[in-house]
Amino acid sequence: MKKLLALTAIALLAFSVSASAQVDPDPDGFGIYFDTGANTFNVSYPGGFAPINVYLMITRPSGAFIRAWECTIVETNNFTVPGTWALNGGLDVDGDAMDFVIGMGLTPHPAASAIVLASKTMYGAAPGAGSAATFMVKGVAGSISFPAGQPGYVHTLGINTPCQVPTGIMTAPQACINTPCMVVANEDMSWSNVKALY
Ligand SMILES: [Ca+2]
Repeated sequence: MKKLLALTAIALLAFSVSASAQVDPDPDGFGIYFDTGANTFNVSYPGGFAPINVYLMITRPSGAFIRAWECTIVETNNFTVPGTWALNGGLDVDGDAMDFVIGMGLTPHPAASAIVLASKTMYGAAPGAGSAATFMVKGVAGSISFPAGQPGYVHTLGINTPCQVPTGIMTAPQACINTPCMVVANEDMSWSNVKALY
């Protein structure tokens, strides 16, 4: 009986792991990914001007809507066409191209496991290090809404929800092309456990 119970528990665990391919299983994540499911953060790129899409996303918001959001993207990028970030709705009230302070107005994003906030498409001629990029998401410097320096969003007016990043470290790249990002030692570890290591 004990074995049956154990197997049931293991089966449930395996199901929950396989059903959740998202990199960051924690609530209120802010990150950059190479797919709209927020599953891929570290990819190789073949060159030859193949298009590659990059997505800025909030994952697993704890509120019902994204009514406003803000973050800074720090990027290194030697692609032939490095692309320009385009908002998936909303208005940027900040003049800096890499600082995003966005109001969604009357069309907030409804909550979902993965929400695209902005995206761009890049093209590189060269393979390997000739088409490499790293992306880091962090808080907007001097933010009044998030004075502790996180990226974040508003789901209910008057409530500012700070977010964490997939790696748990806002001062290092969290998504990478043709250059290694932070390696997770054990895929079976929960990301919370991994974060606890730092
Ligand atoms: Ca801006």
